[in-house]
Amino acid sequence: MTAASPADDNSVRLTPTSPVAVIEIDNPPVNATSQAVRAGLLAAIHEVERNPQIEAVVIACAGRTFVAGADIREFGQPPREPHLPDVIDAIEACSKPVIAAVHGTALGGGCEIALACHARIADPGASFGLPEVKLGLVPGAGGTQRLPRLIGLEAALDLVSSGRMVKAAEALRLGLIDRLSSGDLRQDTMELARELIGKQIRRTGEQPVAAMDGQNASARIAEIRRKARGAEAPGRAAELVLLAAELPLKQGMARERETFLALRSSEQSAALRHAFFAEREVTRLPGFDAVEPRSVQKVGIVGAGTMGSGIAIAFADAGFDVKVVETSEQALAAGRARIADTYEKQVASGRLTAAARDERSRLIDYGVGLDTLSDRDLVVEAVFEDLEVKRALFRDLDAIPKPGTILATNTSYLDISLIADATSRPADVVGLHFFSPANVMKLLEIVRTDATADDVVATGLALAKRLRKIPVVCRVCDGFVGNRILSRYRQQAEYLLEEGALPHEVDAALEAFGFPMGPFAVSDMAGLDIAWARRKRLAANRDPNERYVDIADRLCEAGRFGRKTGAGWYRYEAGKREIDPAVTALVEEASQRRGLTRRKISTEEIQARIRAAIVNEACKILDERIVERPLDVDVVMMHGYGYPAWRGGPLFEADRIGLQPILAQVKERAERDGPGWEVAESLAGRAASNAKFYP
Ligand code: T1G
Repeated sequence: MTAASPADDNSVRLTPTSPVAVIEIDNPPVNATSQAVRAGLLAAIHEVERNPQIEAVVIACAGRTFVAGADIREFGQPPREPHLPDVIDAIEACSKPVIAAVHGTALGGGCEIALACHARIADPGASFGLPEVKLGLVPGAGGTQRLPRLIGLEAALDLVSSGRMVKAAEALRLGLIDRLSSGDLRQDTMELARELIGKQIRRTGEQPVAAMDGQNASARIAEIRRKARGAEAPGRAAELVLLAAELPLKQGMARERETFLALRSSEQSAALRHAFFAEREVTRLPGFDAVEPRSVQKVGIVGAGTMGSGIAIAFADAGFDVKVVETSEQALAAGRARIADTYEKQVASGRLTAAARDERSRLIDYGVGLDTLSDRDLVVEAVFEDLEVKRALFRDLDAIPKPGTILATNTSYLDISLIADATSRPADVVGLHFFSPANVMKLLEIVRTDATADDVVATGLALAKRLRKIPVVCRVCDGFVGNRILSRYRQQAEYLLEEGALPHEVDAALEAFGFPMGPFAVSDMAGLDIAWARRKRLAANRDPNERYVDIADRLCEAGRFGRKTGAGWYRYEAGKREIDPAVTALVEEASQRRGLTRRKISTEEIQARIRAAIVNEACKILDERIVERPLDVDVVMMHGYGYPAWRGGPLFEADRIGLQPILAQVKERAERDGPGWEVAESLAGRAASNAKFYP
């Protein structure tokens, strides 16, 4: 006989076998603790307590994972009983041993359920984590109070403030779990439950926590806040963890609940929840759900430079057969060394086992010349960023791979339609714009021309899923989505230099905004020469009335390409970035040439003008239908350009701020800065009708 959950939705089933019963949670896709699951779990624990035939109970989950957290979709609504902390308290208070059988990912509320059980056993492939801070929250069902009681304050501070997952082996080492399953998880858990019958119950909430000395605690909190770059939750979560050494469980839980409820209604949490769902929604392009992708297993990479090597690693990491080709043995050897070095570094840092390195390295083959690519399902080029070079390559490639092979370019800016026109099969041509380092960065811009076949676009989306990347489909324009917006706000940053700011002041203002680095520091890291080449390419068509700032050109003419040459916008001594008086002089001289009297420019003005530049260009991208939805822009900016996720992306945030002040800023720039700074139609339209990007 199985007792169904009170909601009779069968998401929690109690099988009252004696002496060890089983509570199974079954709420696809990730066993989130919806209201029905919470009610079912509570009813089952009460039944376990009542039934004298039951002497111990296992909590397990059906499907692919243990509980992966509270149901994020419920957060926008008023909390409904039973609340998860109360359900979890009932689990811990149970007079009979309760053992968690964990597989998949026990995250958030799922990890908290496991923590409140009297013992925990995990499948070796399982992971644990309290990622609430990634949603702008703190754990709200005892995580900040029970985790330190099992693994100590230091380790708990790391896990709760970072939200990172730990694999089962690390969880065992930390003391988060008691045992690893040796084969049949359910069987092993039943066995552990039988062992615990009649024994003293070890309740997590009753375990003592060694305090951390005050100075060390303050230093850790300060470090966590600094790394959070404006996000509030990590610091708040860390403070709660430290309370576990000062307060009894009940009082600590009360403080935790108070903080959780406050953050749940915060702007940052709304933004981070938007970001969470947006990066999943972008994978579903309207009108493409019925389009069958082409089959891809054999991938060719043309060019073994920084990008080509990174792309080859990304595909090998995802289990594809990869063939890297270059024009000469020497260039090929350099690429091969680059790939080997990347894997060696991962093994040395413990991020990759030697066996996995060998397996992935075996997936990568090498060759000279294009002829070896005839058996490929997909060929990705990552050669020199020049239109004629790429057109010539596609002309040569055209006849080599079999019909149906997809020909992809990794270009950052160039017009892919012109590249496709160099072939006899433009329908097979698409842009796969990876971001450097290509094996690390999650964003993948899938750029379709008017000729790109729908199933090629669908294949790009399918590839992104296998590569565990976040895809955004867009159409052709200069710079697609991210680089087009980046160019625009970098231009506004240079205007700020002419009017009175210095590079480090602009960078500091944007780092205070939440970007990991400001535009000038980023430019030095990427290399000034790439954008310089693009400006020279566009020079002939530049509107003579455009307000063009030539400071960057002068830096390039002086051979100052950034970190790689020891100097760019900054000077680099032993890798340390320093303000360079020579650049200050260049900036001041540019102001004179523009006839401007320099003035002190506030952080607020810098941030407002950069945000306005981003939002206005994003609206033009929407107006031109380069992308289909505002969330496409938000996802690109968060995952490719460091726009703070706790702001939700530029358009989500524009809704929250209100478009009027942003429109006012854009109008002022349009008057002052001339061509290219016109107000986007949809921005003016939305502001006038008070319409939102996210109704
Ligand atoms: N709530 C609702 N839906 C969720 C969900 C959740 N917690 N997690 C995933 N989904 C949906 C997701 O939107 C997608 O739906 C589908 O499941 C598959 O997800 C009290 C308050 C578990 C590692 O933050 O990290 O507990 O798009 O595509 O790549 O203290 O999902 O198919 O319609 O990501 O295999 C804490 C969030 C919540 C975990 C699986 N938990 N989820 O990754 O699949 S707060 C989290 C993930 C909390 C407590 C607090 C991942 C995953 P659709 P997917 P995946």
